[in-house]
Amino acid sequence: MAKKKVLLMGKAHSGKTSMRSIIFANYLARDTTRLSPTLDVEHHHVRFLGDLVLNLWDCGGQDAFYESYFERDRETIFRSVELLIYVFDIESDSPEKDFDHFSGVLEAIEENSPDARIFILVHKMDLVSLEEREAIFEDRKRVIEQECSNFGVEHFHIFGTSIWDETLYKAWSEIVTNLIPNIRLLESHLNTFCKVCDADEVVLFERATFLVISQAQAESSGDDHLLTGPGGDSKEATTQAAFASPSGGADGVPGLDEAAQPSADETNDTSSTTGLVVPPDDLDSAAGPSNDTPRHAARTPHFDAHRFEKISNIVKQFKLSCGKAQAQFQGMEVRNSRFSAFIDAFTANTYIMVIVSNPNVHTAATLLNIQNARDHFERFIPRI
Ligand SMILES: Nc1nc2c(ncn2[C@@H]2O[C@H](COP(=O)(O)OP(=O)(O)OP(=O)(O)O)[C@@H](O)[C@H]2O)c(=O)[nH]1
Ligand SMILES: [Mg+2]
Repeated sequence: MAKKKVLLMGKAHSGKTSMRSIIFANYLARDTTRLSPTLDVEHHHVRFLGDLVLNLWDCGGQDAFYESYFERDRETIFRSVELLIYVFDIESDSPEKDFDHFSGVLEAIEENSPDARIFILVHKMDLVSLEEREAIFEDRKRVIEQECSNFGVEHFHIFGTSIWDETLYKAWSEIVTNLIPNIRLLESHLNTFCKVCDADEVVLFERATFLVISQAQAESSGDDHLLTGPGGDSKEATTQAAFASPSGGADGVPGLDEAAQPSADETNDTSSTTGLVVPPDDLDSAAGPSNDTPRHAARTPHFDAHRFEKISNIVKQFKLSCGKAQAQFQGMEVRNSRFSAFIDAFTANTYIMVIVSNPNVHTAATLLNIQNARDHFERFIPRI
């Protein structure tokens, strides 16, 4: 089990405890108005992906506490830090003082934990009007970058966040994925799975927090947009090709390990635009294509760069509502004329979402592929 010390710092009332409670303690945004100021340091151990324990130090932001953080407790606070998350309140009435604290924190971190990764959140962005939001954020970002450079801090990430929208999920997803080893390996397996399912997108969410930990997208070939839509002349056989065999694999792992192998001819058919042709080296083996070159609908274009985090936010709230009604959220399927979206409990510590716009890929094929991929992915989702 790996424990990682995470320091959460920033001025009083900037929103530190609010974001921690929403991400890790199942609060809704509106519940945070009832939070009291944090006195001194609150320690919380939160589990992520099963075995990764984040040791969160939520440091109360009142001036009196900073005196002891910087003097008496300096080493205790700033030693062995893996992640520093510093929160600025965009509506602060004393920005100069915020920067006094910030520079003190940078100095103490450089001295005690020079390898700590640093994330800076410019928070409560919802309080800035939409028209001005980007300009004000960029302006604040410049000042922060200048301050970091004054202290020789070169590697850091800055996010604009709010508890009232998906930006909070976006920032925290990036923060925690930084702590996951072998994330590239997981991504490459997810890419292959996306191809096998002929999915447009596949996203992995951490089970407890619903933070996005990995995602894969189909490469969109120009041809996609020329292909047939629903009701086109695609062949039924293409759907069958997406199935992974439900029979047991060589090592007892059904599905991906023991899926229908493409014939030599089929394997060479790299001109297919459907993603069903799976190179034999990808995965241990995978579902192969039919003899017919399949055709499918245009991939649904991406309307929104923040869609995954919005989904995190919405589905997590729905999951919490299910809990309140004494029901347990298992998954959901949403379908319209352009695509089907499947969200399902996946491995012990994740949920998966698969988006499919190809009307010839039957629901059963996608569900079976998800089911058959579970054991395979259990091996690649790190247990830390
Ligand atoms: N508008 C807005 N309000 C927020 C946001 N995040 C938190 N708040 C509010 O800010 C107030 C203070 O939040 P806390 O989380 O207690 O602040 P804190 O940084 O932990 O404060 P200390 O514990 O005193 O250091 C609460 O009323 C929250 O509802 C945000 O993104 N937007
Ligand atoms: Mg607090």
